[in-house]
Amino acid sequence: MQRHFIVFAIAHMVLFAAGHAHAAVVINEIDPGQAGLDPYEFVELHGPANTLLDGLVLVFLNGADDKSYQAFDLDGWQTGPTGHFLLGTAAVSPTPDIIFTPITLHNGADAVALYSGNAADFPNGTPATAANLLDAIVYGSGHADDTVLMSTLGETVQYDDTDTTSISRVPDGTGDFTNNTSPTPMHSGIPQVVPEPASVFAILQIIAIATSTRKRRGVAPPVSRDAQRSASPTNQSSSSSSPTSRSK
Ligand SMILES: [Ca+2]
Ligand SMILES: [Ca+2]
Ligand SMILES: [Ca+2]
Repeated sequence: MQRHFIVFAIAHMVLFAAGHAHAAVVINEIDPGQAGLDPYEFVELHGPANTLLDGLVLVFLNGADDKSYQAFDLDGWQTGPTGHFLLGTAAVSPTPDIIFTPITLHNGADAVALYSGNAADFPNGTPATAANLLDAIVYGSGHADDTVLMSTLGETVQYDDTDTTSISRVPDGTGDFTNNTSPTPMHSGIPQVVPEPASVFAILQIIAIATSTRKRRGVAPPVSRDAQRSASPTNQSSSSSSPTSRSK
């Protein structure tokens, strides 16, 4: 019994070590634009919990010239207990680990790239490169695709941001990017769900069938409020349930 436990423990340790050896830190979410002067810009990274980010640099690339315009050296930082790490403006909640001023992160067509290296390797005006590239996202907000950035960084999709959405990997770390998430700095992204017309139609059909079945079985329909009023002269009118006016 004890030997089985030791074998299990060793196997578990090997799997645990292997998991960390292959685990990667990636760009997990970006929110370049919001209403107004982009007060809540952020870039979220994701990896295993408490992973040191030594030897990594996050670079912002300008699609106008396909060169760098900002670089953040990540030496000395690490991911949090949920594996997230945040760079953003001071107005973002929770407060980012690394803070930059609003209107720093361009709205497109541009790119954010994670490299092995240091900020010193990417002085402003450094051409985008695939060398030492770990992860990248090319994005816009209705802009034409920046095919130079896409091909240089090995990306096949340019994702669109809007004022109310961000671009997130779903699930964290391993999923593809989706551009219909609500911004979730330091939390997992959840795609916004838009009810499909087909589902609404199906629900209406179910209600119609249930109503006709009720009638066929001779079940008395619910007494309407008007009928209740006429049956009981002392009944108080529940006027508080009057529909809210749609006009504003
Ligand atoms: Ca911006
Ligand atoms: Ca946005
Ligand atoms: Ca997130």
